[in-house]
Amino acid sequence: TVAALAMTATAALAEGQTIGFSQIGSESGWRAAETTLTQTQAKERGYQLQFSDAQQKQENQIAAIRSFIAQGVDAILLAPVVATGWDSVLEEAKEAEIPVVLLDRQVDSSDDMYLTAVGSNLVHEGEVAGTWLAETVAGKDCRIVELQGTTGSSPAIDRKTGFENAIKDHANLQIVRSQTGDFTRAQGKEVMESFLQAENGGKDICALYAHNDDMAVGAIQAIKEAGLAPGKDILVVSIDAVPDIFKAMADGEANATVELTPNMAGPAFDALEAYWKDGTMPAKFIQTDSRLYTQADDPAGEYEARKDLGY
Ligand code: GYE
Repeated sequence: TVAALAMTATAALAEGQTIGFSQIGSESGWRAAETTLTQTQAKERGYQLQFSDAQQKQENQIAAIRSFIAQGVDAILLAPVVATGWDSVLEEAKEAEIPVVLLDRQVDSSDDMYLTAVGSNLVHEGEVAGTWLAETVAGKDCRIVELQGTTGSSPAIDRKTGFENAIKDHANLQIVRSQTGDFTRAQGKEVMESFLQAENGGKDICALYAHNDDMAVGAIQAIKEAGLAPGKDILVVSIDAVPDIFKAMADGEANATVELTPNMAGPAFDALEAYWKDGTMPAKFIQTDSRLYTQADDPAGEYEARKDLGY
């Protein structure tokens, strides 16, 4: 059939393409899964993937992109660690006519500097988390501590804004402490320890909002070591939906998470294939879903369903 022929043609065109992927690092379980899924997708589609791990440093990402340009790759995937400072290198890719697709985080550069961006609505994720907390505490006073993501990253900025939007009309909800934990378990734990110490051993804290699950998992450990019950004495809400947060939810130690798919590469590669085929310009933003999960949503089953997905 014509459709089948068209598909074969697209596959043949995409086959053998070389794609440079500038990844941030491996700060979280979510990011490890995104890396694995990107590698799997590239293999299935017959691409050569040049993978570069920037160890959280923007300068390493800029160097990787310059090296991809020098090699003449067919496309570049970029998960940008922070939002600012990308203009020059994106300009260089544009001049070399190499399409760039942003994954999971946003940049402050103008949107004609890249082909498209795949990601979630990061402000909305924060709103979902904040709305869940407002409904759950139902008018009771609640002193909240917040673990922010990497300073200057779009998810840290937007997830903070979204959560604040959701609670601003609830006078009973108040963020009393807020600090970065850099999206890692280790820093989530460490910063939570300082929050607990500063808040009467944790007795004055009603809820933790963490910008990702990994920081929440670290914080849960700190809460337990302080002799309190996470999920009960201190409510825990975070973002990502990684397997370990479902485990914590199944054990009653975490309360809610907002799902972020680690499969950003699938939509990115689909957009690139359509672009290579006949110049189809994708939308500037390809948005993934943000679903809320609570303890009522079979966390044990969700854990089982995800645990082998590359997390
Ligand atoms: O939520 C977090 C990660 O950029 C949206 O980065 C992503 C975030 C994700 O390290 O776990």
